Amino acid sequence: MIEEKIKSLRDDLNKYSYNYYVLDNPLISDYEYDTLYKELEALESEHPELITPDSPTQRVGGISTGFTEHKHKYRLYSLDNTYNAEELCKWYERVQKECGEKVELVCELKIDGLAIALTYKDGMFTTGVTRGDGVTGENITQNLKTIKAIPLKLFKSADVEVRGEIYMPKTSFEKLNEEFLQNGEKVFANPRNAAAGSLRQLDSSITAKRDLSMFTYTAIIEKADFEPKTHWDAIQYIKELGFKTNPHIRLVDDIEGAIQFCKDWETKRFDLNYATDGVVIKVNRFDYQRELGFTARAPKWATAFKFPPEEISTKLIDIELGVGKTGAVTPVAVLEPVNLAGSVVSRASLHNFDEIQRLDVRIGDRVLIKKAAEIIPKVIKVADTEGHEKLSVYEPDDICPECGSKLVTKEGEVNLFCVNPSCPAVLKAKLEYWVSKEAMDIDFIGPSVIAQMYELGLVKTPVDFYKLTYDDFLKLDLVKDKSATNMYKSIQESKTKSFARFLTGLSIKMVGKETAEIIANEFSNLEGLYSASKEQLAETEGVGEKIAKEIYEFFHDKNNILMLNEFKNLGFEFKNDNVLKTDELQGKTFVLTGTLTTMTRDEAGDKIKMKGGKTSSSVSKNTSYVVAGANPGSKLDKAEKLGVIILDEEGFLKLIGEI
Ligand code: 3BD
Repeated sequence: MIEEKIKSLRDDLNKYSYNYYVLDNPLISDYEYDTLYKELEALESEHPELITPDSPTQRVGGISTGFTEHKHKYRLYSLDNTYNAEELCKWYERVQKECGEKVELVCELKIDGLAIALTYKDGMFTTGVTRGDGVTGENITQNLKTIKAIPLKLFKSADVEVRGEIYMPKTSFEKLNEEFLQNGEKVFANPRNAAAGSLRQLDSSITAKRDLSMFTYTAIIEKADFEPKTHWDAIQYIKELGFKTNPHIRLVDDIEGAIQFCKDWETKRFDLNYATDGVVIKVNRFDYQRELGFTARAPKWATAFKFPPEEISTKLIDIELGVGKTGAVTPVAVLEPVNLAGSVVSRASLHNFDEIQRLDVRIGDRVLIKKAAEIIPKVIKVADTEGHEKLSVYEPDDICPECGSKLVTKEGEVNLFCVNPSCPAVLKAKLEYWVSKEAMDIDFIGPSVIAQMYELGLVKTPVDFYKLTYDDFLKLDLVKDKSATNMYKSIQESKTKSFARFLTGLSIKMVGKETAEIIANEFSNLEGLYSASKEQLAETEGVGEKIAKEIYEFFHDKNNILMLNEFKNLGFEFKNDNVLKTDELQGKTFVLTGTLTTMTRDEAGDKIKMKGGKTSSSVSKNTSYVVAGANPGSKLDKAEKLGVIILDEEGFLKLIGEI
């Protein structure tokens, strides 16, 4: 009978697919599989009423116009990070204090992919959603259906939500990039980006062509024939349902066992065909997990041990000098391009000339570079001393690479400085700072546009931006009507930005965003600053004598006054942000730590200040609240020790009346 034939083909194909994609154990050749698949396809097209949702032919989705938001039924928590054995022991001590001496742990590799959640009703796949911010994600069901390691129908008729990580095998990533390269397309920086890019396709037939897979690591069981009491048992059950789980998982008696697992995989991970960035360690028993509970953002019963950042050696080709807005000259290492932690690196930071001397780094050396927390990697040391002695010791140039004037040293500063007030590099750096996020935050104008404007003689100081006409923008490369309008508009609109941002943008020595905010608050407008004495400035909290001197001198310099008058004539409003200031948080000091989800720490700080509160960078007994976001670090520990009130993001938003 045709119905039976279709069912048997479907079941066979699903079995072969399961063995191939989940168990990694091919039973038949690709050719045989394709033949059976085509047979099923043909029969189904003759009898569309016999197509079931779990048929392998249902894995090719269509084209969608966009992804819709999906609120998770159960929140997806984050993970706290640990970086060494000591931190792991500390975490385990806290666990033991709560649960008792013997607490078994499960160690699993932390897959560097994309976290997603899958929902199954009566054993059938219904919805697949990205993690998003843990509360809301995007519905990408169509694309997920194309991933063969994701079962369309479970081996048991259960109601479950599982979570896992979607990844692209390293070899498939390399093949894909090769293909892109040949077609002149932009390549992906690493397998994680390739997986993300593939999942974000509106046309799921493209996703279907990408080699994606998934390791499942958690299940929330709503209705099933089994109730696991431990994470280990849950993993076994996840496997029984038909999901792929990572085989490198170990149940250990205590933290020593977990530390050993981390050590083993620190090097072994490079032999795997998928990227991992650490180990996730979880308390095995669910009753203990419940006892430990969660912080605002992460379970207390789990921690992520992060592998140390990757290091690699490469040749130092040259040392270039960069000149910043203060005139400070900083060395940058020019390197033979190498792949570091998934991206190609050709420049690295050398901090300052003292550092070069301390490391005795010479041009031509092989140097060890390391991915730092910042985007630009840094040089750590000379990697290979062979041939080092024959190279000449690096002697910094004492002339500015940009304007040729003699560089000077300054007391108490490690850097050399270019003190030529009209050095193009300094002027350009100041212009760049003016438009930056921290200062006036002007869209559409970046370093390369500024460089061109400067070369064309269109701008020299920030005030010149506001004299540019629409036609001036058309003189720039590739700028046509639309960008010219955008640039003109965003510059003109910035005239109404706050006085604090304006002050920040002026690049007054020692006055960054924070100090600019303080003086904007205290002195309100330009007149206030013109008439402020050095003593008045120095008395302001957060402004010392040195800074006061710089501010005073800036506002009494003839050229600066001329420039400030120009701003005024051009229609600047010097609006104070604080007109709406309230005093609800008067006398309260906040310390912000970790990453927040609905705003940046800076924005949170602004909100606190708007309500009359203060922020500080360190926790003390005078701290009223610590607001802890993701990966909070040591400030949180200190707050706990001192008994300071700790707020999670939600608590903070409640306190300031936003929810
Ligand atoms: C993995 C949280 C818990 C259930 C919370 C303990 C943070 C990504 O292999 N277990 C794993 C892996 C990730 C996990 C949990 N177990 N959470 C886990 C995880 N074996 N990668 N993650 N995640 C998943 C995340 N993702 C994006 C942005 C912020 N956090």
